[in-house]
Amino acid sequence: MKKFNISLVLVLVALLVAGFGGAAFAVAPAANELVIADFDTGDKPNNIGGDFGGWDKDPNDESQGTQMSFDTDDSQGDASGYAIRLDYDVDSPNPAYNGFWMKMNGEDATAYNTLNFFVKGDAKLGYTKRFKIELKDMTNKPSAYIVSGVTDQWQKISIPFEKFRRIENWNSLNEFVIVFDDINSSPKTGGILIDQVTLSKQ
Ligand SMILES: [Ca+2]
Ligand SMILES: [Ca+2]
Repeated sequence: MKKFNISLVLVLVALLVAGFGGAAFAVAPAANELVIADFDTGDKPNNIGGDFGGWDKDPNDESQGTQMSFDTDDSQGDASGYAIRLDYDVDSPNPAYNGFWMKMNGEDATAYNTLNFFVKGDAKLGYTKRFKIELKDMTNKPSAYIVSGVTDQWQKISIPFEKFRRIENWNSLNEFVIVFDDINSSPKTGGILIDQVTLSKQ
């Protein structure tokens, strides 16, 4: 009986060590990644206190626009999480562009070198495989990057900072923007989900 207890203790110790080892391994990458927005509260602001929302080139033109909402289809598979849903329409007799903006609140990005987010198209509604994103520092000059290859499954997009050529001051970022325009967006109406916007050191 005594022997049985000792081996049980050994098994428990082994499990504890394995548990701690696993926890340490899981925590390590987080130090190299700053979550800007996981949208998991289903509300504003983002994880660093920044506001966000949909924008329209011309709010008076009702034939175009982006409607932002929260969607329970979380990119990380979190049953209580959310993603951002963008229902866009650039099908208009007028020049059309619209999308999503999110404040970076002057975040110092100098410890990082990559912008990441998850994207997924809405299979039912249809979706563009291509759209533009912009990153801005406090000078507000937009640095554009074209995201392509969107599918109806979640995928992680990682963009090295070097691609954002017009960012002068990485120590103070102002805004992350998604642009749907009538050149890159095909079809001209559809639904795109965005989640887990982060900065990381690769
Ligand atoms: Ca999320
Ligand atoms: Ca329209």
